[in-house]
Amino acid sequence: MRTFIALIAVITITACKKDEAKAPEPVKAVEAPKAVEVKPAVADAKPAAGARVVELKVTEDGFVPGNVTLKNNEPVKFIVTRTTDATCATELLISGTDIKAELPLNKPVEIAWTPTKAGQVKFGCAMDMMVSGMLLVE
Ligand SMILES: [Cu+2]
Repeated sequence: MRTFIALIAVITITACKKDEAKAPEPVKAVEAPKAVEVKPAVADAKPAAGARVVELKVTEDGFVPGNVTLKNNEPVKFIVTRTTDATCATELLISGTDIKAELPLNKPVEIAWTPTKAGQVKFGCAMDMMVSGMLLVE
């Protein structure tokens, strides 16, 4: 448990530092700060051609829709768009997988996944999936 809390702390700290990780530079004339480049999160290596597309949004209500029904062994491509800064759900993790995708504000992110067993799989934010939803694999 302690390790887990430490891990959460690290994740949180990392998330907070992202914007301020700049080496001190000699002051130049007018130069706009560079936008932090966000890597498109392709958590699963296989580009799932013909995958079923499921759109998810992160709103003030959390992940919408909160429940998604999937078919076992059917590749799925989530297209996740975070539309609010009001929740802590700035990343999406899928329980039992190593999928962990950053969700930049208002930018659709593709996450490919193929469930390999029937049952319920939780997904949610990086803080122990406090903000979460459920994938119902049948
Ligand atoms: Cu959270």
